[in-house]
Amino acid sequence: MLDDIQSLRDSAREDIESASGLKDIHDLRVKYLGKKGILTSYLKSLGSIAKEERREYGQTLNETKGLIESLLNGREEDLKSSELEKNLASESIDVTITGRKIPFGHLHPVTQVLDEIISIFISLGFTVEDGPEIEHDFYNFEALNFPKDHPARDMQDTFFINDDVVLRTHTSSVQVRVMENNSPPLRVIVPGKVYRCDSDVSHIPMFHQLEGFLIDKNIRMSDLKGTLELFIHRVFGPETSIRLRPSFFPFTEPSAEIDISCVICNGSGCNVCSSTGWIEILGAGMINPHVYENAGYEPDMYTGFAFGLGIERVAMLKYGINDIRLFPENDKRFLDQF
Ligand code: FA5
Repeated sequence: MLDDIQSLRDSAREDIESASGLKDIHDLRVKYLGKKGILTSYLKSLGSIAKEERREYGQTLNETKGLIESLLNGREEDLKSSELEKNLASESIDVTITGRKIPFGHLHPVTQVLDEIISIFISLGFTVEDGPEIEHDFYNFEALNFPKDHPARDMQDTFFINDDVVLRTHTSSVQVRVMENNSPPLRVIVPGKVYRCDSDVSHIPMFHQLEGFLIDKNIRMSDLKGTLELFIHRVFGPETSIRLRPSFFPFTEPSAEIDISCVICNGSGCNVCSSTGWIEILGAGMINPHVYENAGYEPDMYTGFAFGLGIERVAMLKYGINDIRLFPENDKRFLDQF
């Protein structure tokens, strides 16, 4: 009988040593130690053993149980650690490999130019004001001396929301709003989006303007010219010349278009400046006394100037871009160049 137990130990040892995975260990545990396992059946048969042999036999069975358990546990540990090593090797990370570069975004070129222009005027003591993009006809036209049915309204292709409400066509709409709530001296810029029913290589339906106005006593056209010259020199360089060409806006009198010497050909003539050597950059003038009246000011008390420029136009000249529609398209290949 003890021989049987010896051969049980040998076969258990052999089985356990040849186990190749944790599943095998589980199955062997069931085979030898489980409820219906081989060793368990030996233990169950203890009662039928002669009394004088039972003690020694029982002890041998318990030792065998302990041996099989420890063989199973040892093999299980070995298999677990070799499995772990195998996993570690297959999932290893090479920490020396360089990382993948995450591309950084940057401000849109129009925003960059707008920020640069705003900071120039802030350095000259101007404050920044804001106004609604959906605007009353009054602030966009009427208060600026465009009476209803005045032909000057044809100058701008307007998106009408209804008879009295429009998408603002220019940032000049904020002039009277600011005047109504503040008394001179005023030195204000208004950057923002404006809308016109317009689209070609130099026009888009939504674009950015920056309005500027200064109101005080004894402000003259020369103050306007000096301010704009300084601004143009900071944006395009001190070699850039400006000239004032007579023009018409209902809300300024006198009015002027401001041209700068062509930044592409330095004034010698090219296709950007239509061989004239000059490029129109903004509209300006001395604020019309009717505007002061509409804002509730004493018209004879103050004088001031106003100007309005298209930001995309400035960005096109600064970066040599020949189609304004590239700005709202937001093609990454275009934007990445700035
Ligand atoms: C005005 O809008 C006046 N409010 C400017 C002004 C302000 C005059 C204060 C006097 C005193 P104008 O319509 O010319 O003016 O537009 C000004 C600039 O906006 C133009 O020089 C041009 O650069 C830009 N602009 C006009 N229409 C478009 C458009 N559809 N797309 C892109 N830029 C435009």
